[in-house]
Amino acid sequence: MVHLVYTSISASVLLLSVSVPISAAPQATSQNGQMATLVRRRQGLHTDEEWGKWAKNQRDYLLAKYDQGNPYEKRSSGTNLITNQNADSSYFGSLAIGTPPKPYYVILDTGSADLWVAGDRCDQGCESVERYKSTESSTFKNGTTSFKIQYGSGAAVGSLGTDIVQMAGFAVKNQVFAVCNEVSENLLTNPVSGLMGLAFRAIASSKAMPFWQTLVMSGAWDQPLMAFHLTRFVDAQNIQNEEPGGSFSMGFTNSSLYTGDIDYVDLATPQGSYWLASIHHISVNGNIINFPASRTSYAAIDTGTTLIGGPSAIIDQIFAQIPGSTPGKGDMETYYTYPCNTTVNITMSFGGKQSWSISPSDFQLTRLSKNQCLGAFFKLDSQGSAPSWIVGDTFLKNVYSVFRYSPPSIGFARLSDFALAENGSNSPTPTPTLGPVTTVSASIMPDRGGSKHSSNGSHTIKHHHRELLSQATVIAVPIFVLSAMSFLTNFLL
Ligand SMILES: *[C@@H]1O[C@H](CO)[C@@H](O)[C@H](O)[C@H]1NC(C)=O
Ligand SMILES: *[C@@H]1O[C@H](CO)[C@@H](O)[C@H](O)[C@H]1NC(C)=O
Ligand SMILES: *[C@@H]1O[C@H](CO)[C@@H](O)[C@H](O)[C@H]1NC(C)=O
Ligand SMILES: *[C@@H]1O[C@H](CO)[C@@H](O)[C@H](O)[C@H]1NC(C)=O
Ligand SMILES: *[C@@H]1O[C@H](CO)[C@@H](O)[C@H](O)[C@H]1NC(C)=O
Ligand SMILES: CC(=O)N[C@H]1CO[C@H](CO)[C@@H](O)[C@@H]1O
Repeated sequence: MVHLVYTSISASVLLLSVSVPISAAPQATSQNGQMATLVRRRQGLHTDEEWGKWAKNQRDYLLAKYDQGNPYEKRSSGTNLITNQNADSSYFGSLAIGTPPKPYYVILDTGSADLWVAGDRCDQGCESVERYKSTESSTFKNGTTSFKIQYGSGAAVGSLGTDIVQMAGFAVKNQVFAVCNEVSENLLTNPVSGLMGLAFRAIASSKAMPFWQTLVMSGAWDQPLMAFHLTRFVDAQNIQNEEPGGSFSMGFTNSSLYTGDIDYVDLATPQGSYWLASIHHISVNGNIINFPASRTSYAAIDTGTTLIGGPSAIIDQIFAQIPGSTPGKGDMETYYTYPCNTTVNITMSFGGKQSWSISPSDFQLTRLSKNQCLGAFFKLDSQGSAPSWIVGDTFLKNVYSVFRYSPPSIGFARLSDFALAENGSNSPTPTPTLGPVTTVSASIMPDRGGSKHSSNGSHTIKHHHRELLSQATVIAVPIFVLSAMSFLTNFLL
């Protein structure tokens, strides 16, 4: 889901339910002045410039660390098996919070950067889901700072706190997250309790360092990247509400899930915010629509959004290539319908070596009548700092996708036959069960141990490192230990 960072942005979040795909169509929303309430950090003394310097130091440190190999730290990687909910509407994984750790399902969302879960006092929008009870965790600390995040489809409201958070064999102590007591209807579908943002801190409403970013910056991962394989069930028969969703991996790419090279393109903006790639062109049944090299081509690559949204003018051009297509009316206003007997082959290019096809089954969002189908591209006229395009699962199901922190880039590769065979095949969905976690080593942030990498940054910046360190400490749990305990196969999958 792309989260609304500044005011007056219309964005999209589409968690379409199978039966009524239209009801959750994106709505323009306006939240004037909302940032003021979102962003109350306890130590809010850092300017953007300081953050910029800090981020640069982090990058340089990380580059040095990964380039030179690191003699004193154990790095690791992990996999989280995910679940495909409601025919490719959303994809969720599991994490555990607290002491003792309790598992929760969360949407894995590369389009936002906050972690939040429903709290036990949540009586709106989360009645039926598993809720976090802060009183039952001995490691919870209440930050007493209020939190609100606004997505295109609704908001989650609560307060910030810290606790130990674990996922895929990694644990981050003192992870800042929000315990929410009010969640817009339709944001959470049972059994999902919350959302794990996997974009960059720069767009976090909480201003907290995201879980993944703490891990990558501390060098906990074998490689500074994360990757997704998302399954397709939209065209399968007799599907369940929950089906196997593929996998999310941290710190490595799983070579049995893709073939050929990973085609990387630089992030459209080198300082990460969203995972932004620049669209170079789109082809529709062989007809090419070129894009200007400008902000209007920026696309958030977003696992948390179901469909693909883009500027009206280009969506019109796309459907102009599809004979018999007509703009939707009423609830379907931002969509197009087209004749179901048309096979639509759309490819997208992000300026890399290859362009990537979207399967006609993904393009065909649903059949409205015998001859009339609904297309998966919709009009999204974003404003302010929101990306012009949101490229969601409609696209991502067709590729192995890699979100690389350093060098900052997004990569796509062809799915392997093995990965493709997971489409539409009914097999059990992953279930989280708790296993023991061995906390092996505390991670090292720039000022500690790694003095040979110490930067020439100002005292302020160094101080800042420590502040962050105290906020979030990483514990890398070596995978071999975990495998031995069946941890991976049970809890984290
Ligand atoms: C944290 O403290 C605030 C203010 O006292 C309270 O409203 C909130 O419910 C607490 N959060 C949790 C998760 O206990
Ligand atoms: C890589 O993917 C294959 C196929 O899903 C799986 O069997 C294997 O366990 C994965 N490897 C890791 C390290 O997760
Ligand atoms: C889709 O179009 C692309 C580019 O025109 C082409 O290379 C590809 O083979 C087509 N795929 C299918 C399934 O027709
Ligand atoms: C598709 O169906 C329509 C009737 O709904 C028909 O007029 C048209 O010829 C068909 N097109 C193809 C390519 O079969
Ligand atoms: C740090 O400062 C020293 C001495 O002023 C200088 O030689 C060195 O190049 C600087 N390093 C960086 C990374 O700027
Ligand atoms: C729609 C789609 O791509 N389905 C694929 C799912 O996997 C099977 C088995 O590999 C393929 O034959 C289908 O094409």
